[in-house]
Parts: sequence; structure tokens; C-alpha cells
Amino acid sequence: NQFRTLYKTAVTYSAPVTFDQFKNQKKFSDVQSEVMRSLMDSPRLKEQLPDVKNWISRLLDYTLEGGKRSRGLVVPFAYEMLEDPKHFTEENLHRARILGWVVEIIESYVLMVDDIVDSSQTRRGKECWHIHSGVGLGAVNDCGLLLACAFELLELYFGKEKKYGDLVKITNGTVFQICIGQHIDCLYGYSKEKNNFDKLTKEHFDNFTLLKAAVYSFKLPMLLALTLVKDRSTTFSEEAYNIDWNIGRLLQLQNDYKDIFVDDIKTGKVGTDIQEGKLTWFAVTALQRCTEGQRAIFKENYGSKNPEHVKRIKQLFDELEMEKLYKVYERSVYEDLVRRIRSLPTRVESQFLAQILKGCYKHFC
Ligand code: DMA
Ligand code: MG
Ligand code: MG
Ligand code: MG
Repeated sequence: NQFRTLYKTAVTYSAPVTFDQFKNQKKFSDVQSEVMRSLMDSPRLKEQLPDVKNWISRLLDYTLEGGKRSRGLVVPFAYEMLEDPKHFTEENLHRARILGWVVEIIESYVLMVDDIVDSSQTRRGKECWHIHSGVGLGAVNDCGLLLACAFELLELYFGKEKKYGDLVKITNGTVFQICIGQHIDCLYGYSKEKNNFDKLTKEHFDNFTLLKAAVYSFKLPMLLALTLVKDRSTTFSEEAYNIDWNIGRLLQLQNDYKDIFVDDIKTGKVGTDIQEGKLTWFAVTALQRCTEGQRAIFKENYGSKNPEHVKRIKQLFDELEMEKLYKVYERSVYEDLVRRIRSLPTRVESQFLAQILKGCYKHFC
């Protein structure tokens, strides 16, 4: 079956390289071993049973491996861009990389929860941890362990500093927003019994994609980087934040596309959106465009694991020319972002966002 095919090819899967324009990719990777050592030697872990330490170490190694690290890389990149060159220090750049690993661990946490609630089997070209580890529901506790490791890292490196409070607030605030976004994702999942897509509006959809994807992808790394900048009044304009959010929307749009239309070998994961009845751009747009007859077909078949039902939905998307429509829409979203970035009054903001957009468009997710 589909999953076996992917699993067999896992050895050949490698995440596409994004942000290749970012300097210091290698240095960022090098910091991973320091992060692991610091965690394992931390007072809370040091004295634990070897089995416990081994488990946490395996958990981190497995879930941090195979990703593009794009979100983590944004932190040192943003620090370099946003800091006034007279205040820039290598030491702070190193600390930005540590914060980048906090972001990566938060991402491992988010993805692990996401794969459990989405009934996914594969991620980053290998089995999801909850399948691989064989621990069953014990994986829920492993999600907690990942989250605790991220906060532990913050305490280890910044616990004695004034900015520690801000770092904890930013990180916890992000986790809270993602969890709300993911809850909405579960709440709005479609099934024949729930028949709950009728009351959905485009605003619902837009808001929830922001919460679920944009917050942790962009806001978290940017806000963490800003805590390292010497002049605390350095900030982003409202329009820059707004653009940043909308890059997040573009990200989720591409993610929805990949789930249905892109080969598993390329994405490293087998899509489950149709089976799980997800509220995606494709579902929302198809329902806006379909006839009454097509709507009935949608309602009969969406949100079902039965392969015949999935096939019928894909056929319906073909009839509605969803792929073609998507390409036109994706291009228009991208071009609108380019135009808005060019019109930003400050060079730092427009350069920063142009790079982020370049890294995201057709690569990320
Ligand atoms: C993306 O949801 C958002 C988060 C918070 C992971 P998703 O289920 O569409 O992601 P994926 O397609 O990677 O499973
Ligand atoms: Mg998912
Ligand atoms: Mg999901
Ligand atoms: Mg998806």
C-alpha cells in the first residue's frame, strides 16, 4: 500500500533545502550536539535512570531529524538582520541558534501531536514517532516531554537573565495559540454525522489557518530573535507583521495542496486531509463552486477512510478543476505579497520578508 511504498523509500528521502540563502546553516546544525548535551546534563535529567535519559535522547534525535530546519534558522537570520551592526555580537548569534533549537523542539512537539490527531503514519520520510516507538498512547506523554525540553533549554541558557520572563511568555503564548488552532482544526473536521461545513465562512477558514500555521512558523522565531536585539524598541511595523502572517497563510495553502496533489516520496508524508475531513482550502473552495449535485457527492464521500470515497472526492476535485484554480490563486497570493513587501518603507523589513517569502514559496511546509 501507499505507506509501504513510502516507507521503503524512506532512506532516499531528504528534506528539500530551503533558505539556502541563509548563512550559517552548518553552524546551526553544529549547535544541535551542544543542545543535546546541555539537556542531558541538566540538573533535572542528570540523575535520572539511564533508561529515561536514553528514551528522551532517542525521542529528540528521531523527531528533530529529517526536517528542513527552516523555522529554527529564522532566529539567527532575524537576529543578524534586525540587530544594529554596532551591537551585533557572535555570542548573541550563538544564543540565537540556541533559541532556533527551542523553535525546532517546539516544532517536533507540534508535529507529533498533529500526527496523532490526524491519524498520520508518516512524516519526514519515516514512520511517525507514535507508530515507530511502539508505545501507543504513551506517545502523548512523549509530546509533553518534548515541550518540557524546549522550556528546559530556555531555563538552562537564559534562566538567570532579565529577558527570561519574556522568552517564556513568548513561547508559552505561541504554544497556547497553536493548541487553540489545532483544536479548531479538530472541531471543524467534517464527517457525514457532523455535516458541519455549511456554517463555515471564508473568515473562519482564514483565521484558523493563521492560528495553526503562521504563529509558530513566523511569529515565534521573530519574537525570540527580537529579545536579543540590544535596542528594545526595535520592532516590526504592523504592515510587516501582517505580511508575515499572510506568508503563513501561503504556507498552509501549499501544505493543503501537497496533501492531495504531490507525491508522498516528495513530501515525506502520506496525506490524510480527505480521509480526516479536514477544513482545507480545497474543501472550502470546492464547496463554494459546486452544484447542488456535487455538494451532495461531497457530503457523501468527504471525511471517510474508504478508498472508494477518497477516489470520488479526488474525481470531484478534478471535475471542478481544483488544481488549475489552486495554481492561479497561489500565484496571485504570492504576487500580492511581493508587491506589499516592495512597498514597505524600511529596507530591513522588506529585505527580511523577501527572504522569508523566497524560502517559503514552493519549498516550505
Ligand atoms: C499544519 O497542519 C499545522 C500544524 C500546526 C502542524 P497539517 O495537519 O496540515 O500539517 P501536515 O500536513 O504537515 O500534517
Ligand atoms: Mg497533519
Ligand atoms: Mg493537522
Ligand atoms: Mg497538511
